Amino acid sequence: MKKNLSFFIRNFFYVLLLILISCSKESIDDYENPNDNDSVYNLIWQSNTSYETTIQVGETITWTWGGGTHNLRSTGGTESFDSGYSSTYGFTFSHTFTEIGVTTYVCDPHEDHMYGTVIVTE
Ligand SMILES: [Cu+2]
Repeated sequence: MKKNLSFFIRNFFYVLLLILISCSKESIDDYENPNDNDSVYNLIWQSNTSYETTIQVGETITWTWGGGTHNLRSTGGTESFDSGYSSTYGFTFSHTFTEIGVTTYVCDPHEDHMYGTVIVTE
């Protein structure tokens, strides 16, 4: 009986550990999911946000600032834009993509964890 109880407890913790691992993995997946936002047209722009967004020509993307000081500047590809810097929570920057192609962008102070690619299709 005592043996059964310790067997149960060990398995209970083993299952608990598995649940914790799967939960944290899911969080990491969400975190890295480039479309983890309201929509492809409305993206949150704050630390640790990176996106690969596919839209159709003529569509507009709006980025909304979270906390911190950020800019949003194109670094290559078809279109160029530069939001300038803002530290205002809720600040928005929009760009309408009028040409088919691919454009990359970054936040200059956080280029290692705030960046994106917009793919504009016909
Ligand atoms: Cu930034």
